[in-house]
Amino acid sequence: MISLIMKNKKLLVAIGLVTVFAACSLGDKGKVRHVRTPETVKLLANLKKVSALGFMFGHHDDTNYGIGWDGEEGRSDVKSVCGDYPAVISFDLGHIELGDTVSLDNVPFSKIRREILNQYKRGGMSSLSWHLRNPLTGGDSWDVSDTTVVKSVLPGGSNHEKFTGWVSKVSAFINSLQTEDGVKVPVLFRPWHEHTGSWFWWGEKLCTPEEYKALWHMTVDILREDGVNNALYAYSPGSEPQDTVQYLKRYPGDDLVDVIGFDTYQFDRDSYIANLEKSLTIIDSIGKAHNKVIAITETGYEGIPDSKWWTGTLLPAIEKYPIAYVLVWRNARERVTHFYAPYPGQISADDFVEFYKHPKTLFAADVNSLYK
Ligand code: BMA
Repeated sequence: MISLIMKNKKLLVAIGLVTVFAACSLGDKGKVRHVRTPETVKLLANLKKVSALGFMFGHHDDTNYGIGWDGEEGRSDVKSVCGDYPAVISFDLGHIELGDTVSLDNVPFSKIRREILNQYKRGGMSSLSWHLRNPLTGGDSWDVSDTTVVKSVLPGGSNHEKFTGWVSKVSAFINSLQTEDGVKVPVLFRPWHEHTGSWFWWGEKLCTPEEYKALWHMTVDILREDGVNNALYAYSPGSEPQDTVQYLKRYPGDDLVDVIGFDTYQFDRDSYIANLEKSLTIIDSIGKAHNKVIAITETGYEGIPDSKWWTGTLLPAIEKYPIAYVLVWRNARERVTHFYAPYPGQISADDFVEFYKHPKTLFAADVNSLYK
């Protein structure tokens, strides 16, 4: 009797597994989709756990270039200051849609691929944004001269085919992120960011909430149909939403998003702190209700003109929230004052070392591996 029940139970479990597998592995056209690689599943699980330890520090283009250098293997301004690499490094795919070999910030895509592999080997995470061109006007991401661009790329629009081809270039890049052993390296893809402002062609005044959601849905669908099974997805408006309802107004849905965050920068200190608190409260509440990882997907103080900024402003404003990471923007080698992480000799460098030493901040060596 017991063994029969046991067998039946096993059978039920087996049937259950087959059903779940079929449900998530076959798309409308019967194509295999949405089965994530084990490393990608692990990454998501670890992102959910990491906030129990602290939060990861991230820096855009960290190992690509910095102040006074460009393209040197292994170099990082963050490492030069504190001795370790950021736990999160983000990269931008702008101009990959054109078939170019270098990004909009003049980094070869082959170098970006190499750095994503390096970051994977360190056990850290890579995130990808996409400042792509405007498919209707031919201008850049910031060309908001036409309010019908999003509509034009959706099914039935005049730029639909061109646009799906662009997204497939992103798929090809993400699919190409493989180790020598053939392991596909997971990345966090963060498309259509800062859409609650109106400075990008996919921004608030440039499309309706339905069009925005359709854009997101279509993007993820194309990636999945192209076989991208090593991506997680991050949703990151700016700090414009005043409450959870506004934050969720253009949210594409729980099945299409893994990480929820926001981008905000310091101009005036008081309003920056207020924005952080407001937005962190919103994502903390939604993160709990929707079981999503929360993060500050972009932030910083351009030129860091405050020698105590790291421990005097950033840390106290964020440390009580269960974020997985906070990421600062790039140290542009071609724009003198456009940097967000310290470099040796920069006035906030000593304070950054204190920030690094704080038990809650996690760098590459602290996370060790997000894939096990
Ligand atoms: C912006 C600036 C630009 C850059 C773009 C994409 O915030 O840093 O110089 O081209 O991001 O990385």
